[in-house]
This record gives sequence, structure tokens and C-alpha cells, in this order.
Amino acid sequence: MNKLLAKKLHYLIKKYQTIIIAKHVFPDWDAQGSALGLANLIQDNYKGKTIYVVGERIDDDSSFPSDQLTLEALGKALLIVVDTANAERIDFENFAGCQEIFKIDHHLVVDDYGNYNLVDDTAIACTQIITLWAEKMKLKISPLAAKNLYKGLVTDSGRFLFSGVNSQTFQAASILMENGVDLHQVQNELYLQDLKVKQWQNYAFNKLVLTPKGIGYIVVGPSDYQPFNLEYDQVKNALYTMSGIKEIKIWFTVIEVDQEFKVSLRSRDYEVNQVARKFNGGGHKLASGAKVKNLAELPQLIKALEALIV
Ligand SMILES: [Mn+2]
Repeated sequence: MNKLLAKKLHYLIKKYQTIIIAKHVFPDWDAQGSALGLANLIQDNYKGKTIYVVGERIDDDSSFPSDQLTLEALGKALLIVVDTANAERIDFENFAGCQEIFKIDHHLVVDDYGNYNLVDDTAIACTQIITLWAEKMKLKISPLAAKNLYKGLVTDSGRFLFSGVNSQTFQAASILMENGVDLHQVQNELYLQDLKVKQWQNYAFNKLVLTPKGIGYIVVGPSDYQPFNLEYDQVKNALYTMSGIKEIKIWFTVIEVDQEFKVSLRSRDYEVNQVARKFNGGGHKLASGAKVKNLAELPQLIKALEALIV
């Protein structure tokens, strides 16, 4: 971790009375855990600060609400943006109106929108960076801060299975455990599933098509998922049924929603983002999104994916 930037963050938090924390649109647990965990750390270690966490939440957590945030306060505030690679994805319209911006992130650098940018693209989660920063600054980490941070670590690392997991990941996990994370509780809060989602996954997996080259895919539309009465997020679980299977080298779902055909691509080894870009999408090397105009385009998509496999 860049020592100067780590110290700068500490100094800026001390300097500003009002601190706003923002994350990316459609937050995941790393975004929310980073934002809330950092808010907990600031509240516990830098007395008397006014802290707002802005943007959407993934659950019913309502701590650090921002409904009292005025334009005037905003103009004097420090904005810390977590887990967000580029300015367009910041879930806070007024971000440019803040006094200074400090970015903390673990994505590949595409946009240095911060006045300061603490970025480590070798970190598996943004909460990993925040945890190691807190340790370096010798901050007190409350059980609540530890829980919020741990949620980002365990989800962004795929429960410590993804290839970007390194010794720092376990170091961060160890720090958080020592500060009171209740693994059983976190497990229940993150991974307990609704029966209907499991039933949907069973149904969807039965629609799996596997090509001889190892492309697995599932195509579903409203007539498939409507009877299950699911949120769109839950429908997307069809994708995960195909991961971790030897014979399936690249897998994707096509989900028809509002007359659009949304594609989610995954692979263990092949850079599917190259293909995603050719089909109106993009994303990470091994996890991308795309769109096809209709199902007649599917053979082209499959051909492009098969070309990745050598
Ligand atoms: Mn993340």
C-alpha cells in the first residue's frame, strides 16, 4: 500500500468535518461493505464527524442516512468513493460538487477521478484495502466494522476461491476475525437462500445446452421465470448453476427481459470480455455482460466463444 496515500487519507479524514462516502451503482457486498465499514471506522476513531453514506443499499441497512445532506454541506465535504472504477459509475449525482475526492479501489485503473487515488488492483476486494489501511493506521476496528468489511472480502473473493486471493487477503481476514466477525451470522446473512430460488435453479439447470467444445448455456424468458415469482436478481442465479463443472469451460445465460436479450458470460480460464465487447458489452476478463438482438444471433456468439478455446 502506498504509504503517502494511506497517510493522506488519515489526514483528510481528520481535516474535514463532513465526510460523504459513495460507491458504485447497483452495489454489491464489497461496495456496501467498504462504504459502511469505512463509515464505522471513521465514526469510532475520528470523533465528532458527520458521515453520510449515499446511494442505494442491497439490504434494509439504513445507517449513515443522507437525506439531511444539504448542498451547502456537500460543498465543504470530503467525498470518499469506494470500489468504483470510473466516475460514470459513482452512485451520487453531486459528486463533482464536493471539496475533494478520495478514491479507494481495486479495479484496473481506467479513470483517476479522485484528487487522490488509492488503488491496488492486486487486492481481491476493496474491503481488503480498507482493512489493511485501518491496521496500518492502528485504528480500532469494532465488531460491526469488521462484519461489514468481511462481507466484501468473502463475496468478492468467491469465498476465498478466486485466483486473485493472496496472502494479504488472508491477512485481512485474520485482522477482521480478531476483531469479532461472527462467521456463522455472516454466512446466514449472505448465503441463506429462498426455496423458490433453489427450485428455479433446478428448473434452469435442466435447460442447459452443452456444445462439444465446452460452451454451456441456458436460455430463459418470462414464461420460464414468471411462475417462480422472482426478482430479476434472483433470475440471474441460473448462471451460477453452471460454474465449477469440468466439462463446461465457458458458460452463459441469455435472459429475455423487457424484450431485451441479456447475456451474462463466465469462464475459469478464457477472456470472455473480448467476445462481450463484440456483442454490445464488456466487463472483467472472466466475467462479462453482453446483449444479443435476438436468439438468431446465438450461433454467432457461440462460435466466437468457441474460438477462445484452444
Ligand atoms: Mn469490489
